[in-house]
Amino acid sequence: MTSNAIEPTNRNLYALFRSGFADRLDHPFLIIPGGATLTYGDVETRAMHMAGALTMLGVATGDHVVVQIDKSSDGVALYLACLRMGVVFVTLNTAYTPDEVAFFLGDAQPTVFVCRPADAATLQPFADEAGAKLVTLGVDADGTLAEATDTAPKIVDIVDSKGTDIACMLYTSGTTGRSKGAMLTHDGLAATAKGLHEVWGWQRDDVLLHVLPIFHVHGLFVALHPAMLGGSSVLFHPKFELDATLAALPDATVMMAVPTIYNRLLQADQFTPEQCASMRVFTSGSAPLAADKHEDFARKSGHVVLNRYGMTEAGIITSSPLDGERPAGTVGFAMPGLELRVVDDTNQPMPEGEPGMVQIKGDTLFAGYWQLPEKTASEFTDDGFFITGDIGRLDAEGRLTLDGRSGDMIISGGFNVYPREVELCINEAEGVFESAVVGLPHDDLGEGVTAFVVLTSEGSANAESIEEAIGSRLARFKQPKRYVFIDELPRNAMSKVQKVALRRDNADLYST
Ligand code: MLC
Repeated sequence: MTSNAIEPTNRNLYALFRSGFADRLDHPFLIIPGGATLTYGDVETRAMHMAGALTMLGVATGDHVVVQIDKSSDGVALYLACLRMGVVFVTLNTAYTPDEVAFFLGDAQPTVFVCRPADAATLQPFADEAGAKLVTLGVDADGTLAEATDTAPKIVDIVDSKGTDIACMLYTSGTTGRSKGAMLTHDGLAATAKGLHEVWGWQRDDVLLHVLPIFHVHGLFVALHPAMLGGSSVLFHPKFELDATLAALPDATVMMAVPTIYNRLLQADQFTPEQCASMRVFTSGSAPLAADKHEDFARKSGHVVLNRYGMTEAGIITSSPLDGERPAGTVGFAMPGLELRVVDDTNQPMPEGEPGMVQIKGDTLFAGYWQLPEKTASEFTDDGFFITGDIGRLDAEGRLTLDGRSGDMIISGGFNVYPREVELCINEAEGVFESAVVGLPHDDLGEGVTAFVVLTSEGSANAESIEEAIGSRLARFKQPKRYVFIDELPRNAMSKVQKVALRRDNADLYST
């Protein structure tokens, strides 16, 4: 490994990061475009004070802190403060509506809920109902938590954690539409970070171009963790903006993104080999990058994208090699320490090249779903493999190609959308008899969330009235980009809705 990190005796994930950047406290960590540059020492000091502020709010080791905030350096300090305290960091997509947040607060039972200053009044009743103290954090180091941090005493000790202790909880949805909190341990996250650091050949002088949100696995664990392991610098953009990203490319050596972001870069004339000359590697994940885009990318930028495959419950599962072929459509080899198999319905290995269910076992796996032991057990085979729900095939060298998913989950712009959750909301709208939600090919988003709706009677509802009805209940990215009104849903002899037929017959909806 090229980082300085040495295995600390304390298994707290922060202790591992600390050993990686201990000799680099004066080195730039978060470089905010048009704003401040914070060194590793600056961010650590802020995290120590924030731990002081959280302690004064009554937060203790093992508690949950739920967070729904915009991306900022204080957001990183808050995350690190929670790690240092052994507090479980539960971070939510900023697009979630108050209704959705209310569910997460009730489920996660946090001591403290941190939200954006502008959301405080709306979310206060939900925090009260969940018995959580509400504080705020804004992007300009403002908000009540930021103010408390300014004056709070530093807590310099890092709590002694066991590797099996929970560091973070991230919600993922499922086929039933009910979200589940995936509990991630200090050791599991450390294994992902160390594996990525090694496989992607991280150098201490790498500069990461960071344009992803930090409320998901990709932006937080896949991108930030390996950077911290070696004390590398991060160009920390508040969100993806095309022009700002293009302008930053010459200062960066590593970029991580979802295909939608790469699709947008590909459309820009300024995306050239000259602009990308300092880049060492572009990695892509969270959704499949179309083969034609993979080839366009190589032509336009002079770099072959490195595809990798991951999921919240497992961190990174496979990665294409840093040195070696990275054919379009493939996602590479199992990460170090991870056992991967492709099997049939009876868990028997499929022959080489034949599609089957992808299952994995290894150190990076989650510890289970919060308060759902039966659901957790049902996701594992009797011999301890996690059932990913993805369909793939292995070639002779052990390289994985993904062919699809066994469920009907949609991935829109790198966000997972579960049709059942959307259908349940649409079905409750006035004038709707029933609906079926599918993902259809979408040039920008990969898949566009699309609703096929049967009305109770002609004209009983329309796209606007349905949007109005579901608007406060579902995050915007989950809401259909199009509504198609039909007389009846296609069903088979068993009365099951034929989503395959809907997808097949409407594959061109977004290109016409
Ligand atoms: C934004 N919008 C989306 C959307 N993102 N709609 C569908 N799907 C999406 N992903 C909508 C907004 O609701 C809004 O709608 C309009 O687009 C403009 O909003 P915006 O915020 O300006 O969007 P934009 O900047 O264009 O965002 C696109 C994006 C963003 C691709 C940059 O979605 C993004 O950062 N995606 C990354 C997701 C990610 O990090 N996934 C990692 C999951 S972890 P309206 O109608 O209100 O105008 C994981 C594991 C692993 O999967 O292996 O990585």
